[in-house]
Amino acid sequence: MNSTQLEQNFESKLAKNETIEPKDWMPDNYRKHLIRQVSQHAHSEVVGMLPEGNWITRAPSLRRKMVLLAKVQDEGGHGLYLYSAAETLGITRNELIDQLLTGKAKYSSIFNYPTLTWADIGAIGWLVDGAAIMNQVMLQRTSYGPYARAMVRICKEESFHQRQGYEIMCVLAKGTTEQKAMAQDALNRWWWPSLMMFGPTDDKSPNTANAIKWKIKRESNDELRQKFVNQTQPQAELIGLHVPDKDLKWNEAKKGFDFGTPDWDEFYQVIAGNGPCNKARLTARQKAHDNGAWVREAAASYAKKHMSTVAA
Ligand code: BYC
Repeated sequence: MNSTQLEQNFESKLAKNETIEPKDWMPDNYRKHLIRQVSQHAHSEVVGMLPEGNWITRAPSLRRKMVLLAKVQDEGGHGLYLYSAAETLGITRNELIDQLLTGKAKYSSIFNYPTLTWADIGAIGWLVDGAAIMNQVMLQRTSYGPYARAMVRICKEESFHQRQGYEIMCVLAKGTTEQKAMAQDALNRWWWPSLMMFGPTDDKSPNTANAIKWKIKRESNDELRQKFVNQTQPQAELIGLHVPDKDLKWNEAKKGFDFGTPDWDEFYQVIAGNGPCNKARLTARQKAHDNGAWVREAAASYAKKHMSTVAA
């Protein structure tokens, strides 16, 4: 097939909502766009283990500790599926990790905020995983096959994560005055950064046009943010907590909430590397990478030995 036919073939698959698979021809920019998004998503999952990992040894009961351990482990698993999906696009794991550690690749802004109290673990599950699912449900229908399939399992697990976070918040909100205040304080601190997870407003989002054209993203940043606010505000009210936004009010005409503007200067500072925990997060990842060198060497050496036994 000549290049025009290859391109027509690609376009026709997209039009029929068929997935693009690793061995299919795809435009270079589609490949680059996906490597950027899928790898940043993978990095987010792995860096996202850090703020919650901080509370594993301090969870208030054995049950809470077991649930949190399982959740954090799930996030590591998500990172692995997503790194594998990114590798099918022709980039190596080493290159991907190098991009993270050198600051060339981004990861979600949300993980550059500190987890100060136990209620933050509830707020992360409820709000951060809640925002993540809102975005990831549409990614189950993304046009690149390996990414879409990874998202199916990830969404199931994220849904459990969201419920465990909301349950922590429910218990705290029904608890002592101090516990309720702690839950409200966590909501106050995590609300706006959670809204920023969806990315800049559509008119300031350089990647959205191609993402929608190529059916990588099925909904825009603003559409998903609106859905998240509509879903989350009633959950807060139900347990007696209040979303920290004086402009939040129901708009009957649009059947959704009007809401205030996140501090976009803060968002751009955080994604430029200047958030409260950016340096600590990358230092922790670098340390884990260095400490894991012997494991990678042992695995590679075992694989080599195994291959030579099979060949013999
Ligand atoms: N943080 O043109 P835009 C999880 C960047 S982890 C940092 O709108 P796009 C979890 C963006 O990359 C879930 N950077 O971009 C884990 C771009 O810069 P570059 C994480 C952001 O790609 C552990 C520039 O800003 N989810 O669930 O169309 C524990 C312009 O943006 C952010 C995913 O990764 C941000 N928030 O849309 C708990 C989902 N927003 O790359 C939970 C997959 C924007 O051009 N990703 N930027 O230098 C996506 O859906 C999209 O990439 C985004 C951004 C909606 C995030």
